[in-house]
Amino acid sequence: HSPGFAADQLQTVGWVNGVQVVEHEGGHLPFEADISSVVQGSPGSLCRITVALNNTLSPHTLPPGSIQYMADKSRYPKNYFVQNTKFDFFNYAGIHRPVVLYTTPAAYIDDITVTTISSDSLARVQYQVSVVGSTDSSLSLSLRDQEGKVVATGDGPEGELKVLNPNLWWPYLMHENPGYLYSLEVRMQAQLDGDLLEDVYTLPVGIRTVHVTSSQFLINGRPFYFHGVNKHEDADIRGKGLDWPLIVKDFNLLRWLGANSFRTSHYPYAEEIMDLCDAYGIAVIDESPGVGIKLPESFGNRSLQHHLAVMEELVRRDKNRPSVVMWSVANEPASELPPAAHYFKTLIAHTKALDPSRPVTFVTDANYALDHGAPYVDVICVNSYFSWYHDPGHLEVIPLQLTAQFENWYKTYQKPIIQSEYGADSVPGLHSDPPVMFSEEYQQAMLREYHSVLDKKRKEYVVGELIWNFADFMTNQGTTRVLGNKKGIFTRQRQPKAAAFVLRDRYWRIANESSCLPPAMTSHSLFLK
Ligand code: GCB
Repeated sequence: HSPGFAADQLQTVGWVNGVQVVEHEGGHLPFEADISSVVQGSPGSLCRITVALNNTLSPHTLPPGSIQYMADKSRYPKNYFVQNTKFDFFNYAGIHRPVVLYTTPAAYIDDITVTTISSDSLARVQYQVSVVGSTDSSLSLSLRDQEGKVVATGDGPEGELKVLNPNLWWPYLMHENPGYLYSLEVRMQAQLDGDLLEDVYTLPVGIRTVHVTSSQFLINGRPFYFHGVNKHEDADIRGKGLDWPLIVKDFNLLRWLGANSFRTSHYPYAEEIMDLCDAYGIAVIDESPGVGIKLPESFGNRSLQHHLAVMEELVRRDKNRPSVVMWSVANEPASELPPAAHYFKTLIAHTKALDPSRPVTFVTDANYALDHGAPYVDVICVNSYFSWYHDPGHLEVIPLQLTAQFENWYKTYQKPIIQSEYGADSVPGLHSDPPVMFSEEYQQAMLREYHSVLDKKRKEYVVGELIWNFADFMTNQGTTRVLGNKKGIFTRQRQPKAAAFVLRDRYWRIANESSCLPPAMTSHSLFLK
């Protein structure tokens, strides 16, 4: 290993012309380095960029994992070891997203933060701009609508833009023109050593509010019901790597399905994906890579400090996105362990301090009476797999067990609840009557049982349902995984299984019931019939 490179960490180190310029812990979130001092050649001269990545997971990385050495020489070669994880997706290594080289003037716009407050007739867009490299720069801002008309202007590093009769950012199927984005142009000028420096940055801005009551999730003051999916960054050929045609296909399928939302299970997704959520009006529960936090040592201070830093990076990256309506700090941690209380209290308080404008949650599969993290969340997000991992094959237990699940959580916390995962594996093309596990019919039947309970509870305090999963995806190999996890309603190649049509009928029906969609906007106006 080269200097600075730790053998036991999820880590990246970068060098330019042999000089180390950056070191970063954790995946999925962007980082950068100023390389001006090491790129000294004349324009056009070559320079060498070297990147080393390590996807080794330890109890203190996010996600956590552990390395297990196999000492039995009669069964394993010398120094044989395996990487253990407590999550259910393939731990792809490598660079999955674009790496860009860019330049700035000596003084430049370093960050912009925008929050919006709105009513139907007036919106207030509050902004803060930070500049690096100059202490007396001047800043001017203009906000343009989609026709290019300037609707408000401002100046200085912080302030408020007032927009009369704003076009609000609405989720898909809640309005005939979802995902409305203004553009905020921020222009900086600074004098430095007699030179006039200028920097311009244009930020898409969606005007919307998010509030949570004891039984509702409100977007722009109207009740919002999440009818959506959980996804993965996964496909064959590219694995986890960013693939534009795949992303466009996925968004077309989401629209076909009538999905208005997804959770970035179980890590932050590429910025290109988030851009499309903003533009299409797909509401996002933005999840950190805090998945599989099960070992007691993963609740210690070292892990917590890293998790706080990861939330800082995530909020800094996605804070201005109207599509992000809630942060999820973790998925299915061992929240029944006593140290989870301090861990989640601290983590959630920190996230709220970073961003007071959004609710915060984590996704639980713990027993409602034992969960030490749930007291600190704004929305209870519960995963359950009745008739699959529990009582396999017994679809008839779902109504009773799911009703009890919702009633127990609500009685304990009086907070809105999202069914953040439910699902069944199905091998496409496998048919069975009566429905038997792994057949397409069983997956359909299981969905319908869940839906009968969700239909009662969504009139009360259940504010969403997210199927596990949008598409089949690759996992570690194991006796319960057939070329990966098959709980997709689409195959890994994005072809629909029978369950996709069950969900599609349902999502469009819910959308038509609960919104004021114009009659022309039905599922049949979309290309895939
Ligand atoms: C879960 C996990 C998810 C798994 C899923 C399953 O509870 O959150 O990552 O893939 O169950 O299919 O087992």
